[in-house]
Amino acid sequence: MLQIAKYCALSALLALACNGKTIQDRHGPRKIPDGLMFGAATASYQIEGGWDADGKTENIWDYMTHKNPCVTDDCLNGDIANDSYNQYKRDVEMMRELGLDFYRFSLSWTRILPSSFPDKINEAGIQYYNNLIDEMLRYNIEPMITLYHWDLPQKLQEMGGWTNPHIVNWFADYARVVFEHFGDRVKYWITMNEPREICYQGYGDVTKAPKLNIKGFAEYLCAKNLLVAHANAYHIYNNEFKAKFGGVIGITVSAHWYEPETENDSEIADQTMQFEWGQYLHPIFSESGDFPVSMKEKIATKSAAQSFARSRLPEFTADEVALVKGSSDFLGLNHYTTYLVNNKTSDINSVPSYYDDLGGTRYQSEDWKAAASIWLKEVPSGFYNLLTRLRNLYNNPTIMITENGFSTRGGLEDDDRIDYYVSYLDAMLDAIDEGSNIAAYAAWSLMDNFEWMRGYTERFGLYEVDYKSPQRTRTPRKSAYVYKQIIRAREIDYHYKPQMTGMTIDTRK
Ligand code: PNW
Repeated sequence: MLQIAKYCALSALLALACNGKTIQDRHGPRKIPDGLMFGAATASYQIEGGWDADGKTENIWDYMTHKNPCVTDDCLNGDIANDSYNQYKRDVEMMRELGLDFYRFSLSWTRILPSSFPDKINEAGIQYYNNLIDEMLRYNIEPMITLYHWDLPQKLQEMGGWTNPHIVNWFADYARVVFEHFGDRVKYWITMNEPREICYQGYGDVTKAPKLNIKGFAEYLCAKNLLVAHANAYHIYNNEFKAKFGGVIGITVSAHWYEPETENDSEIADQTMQFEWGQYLHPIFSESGDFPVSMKEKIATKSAAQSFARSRLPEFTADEVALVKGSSDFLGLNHYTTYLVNNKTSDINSVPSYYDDLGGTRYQSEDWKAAASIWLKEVPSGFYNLLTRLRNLYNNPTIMITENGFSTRGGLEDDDRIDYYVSYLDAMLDAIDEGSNIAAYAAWSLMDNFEWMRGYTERFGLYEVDYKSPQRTRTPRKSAYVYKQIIRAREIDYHYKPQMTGMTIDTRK
């Protein structure tokens, strides 16, 4: 009951319908449709540690945190992290405890290719991922691999990283090595995790490595090169590996829902979404391809008014438009939260910059339930709205939810996280009921991990990690028991109260 009341209260706040059509009576348990896969996600730099083990070289996160330790809130880094480089069997045991269908993890480029290039393949790195993959397959857990989750080789960064068009080839070479070594056993591939965070936060701002902060330029160069690099990897898989191995390959974007503050703000809300995630999805999933028209126009107009010789947003050639269009078997979606947006452009933005190009103002309501992360508020109706919008915009693509989750400051009794997961799953099931084609759902995260600039101060795990213990001991939170029950029963029981009396492994796994 509590769930319905909250869902409706939020919807009313956002002036959305809460008329019983999408919001069902939540007394009884709610069935999960057949075929929907459940998993959990992590990323290499956030969990592996072993930063220089067995030949691995520095990536941009190693480099940045070594050079300037207090770039993170707790002055800690991923040198050891969860020690998954050594503790991977325990990680797989946790997947078995939860009964996961799949596990999404990422590969460390410099662990596999210490020189960044395929002239030297690091056997120890290949062995580590083989061990992990084989251990998962032994227990029927499907690997889902992200090729790139933010840990670019430092050497490539020094050559311009994602702003250098040659990265299109560097990434293709890396991708081919990966498909050659793991393609026989891995059927789910994601090229990039969250282009917006890579490009905007890393190149147009200071909130991710390499903190380039070249506003209004570098993030757009990055976006173009990253999309072409993604498409190259997609075509390599399609042309050279798909017939043999039969897997699927796509891209993962992070997408917020932007709710217009009033009716007059719906245009800026649409444009905000076109800038944030349309920038990456439109070139791949729309009929026409290329960057969204409104984005091209806005940046071209601003650039001209600012006396630049050409738009700061680079153009795709016709060949590149064709290469990128359709280059994903599915849409990978990371979704966490919602913002309100209005038309009032503030003068706090630098000129030029992404936010100056876009205009408008974004904020979150004080009434929304807050996580430990400043940007994360619980608004499940936003998830429903986003899924509905994606279904309508891009001709109902197959969507894999590759991340969704809630942060706390730690502790095993995580009722707020449970509440978040249940209400977001509910919203997702509402979208499925209305025709959204959702194939998979992954919780972020299997366990606490290095939360980038926040260090270890914000915790997203279904399992708590004890960073004082040498083994980085993992202990299931209450949410782990609830997630396990949802997966096992294939239904959401709104009244389930777990006894936290020890985790066991499902016989199924
Ligand atoms: C994701 N936002 O990033 C990343 O893929 C993970 O590595 C990360 O640990 C996780 O979410 C939690 O932060 C995000 O601004 C970055 O809404 C930014 C946002 C969301 C997710």
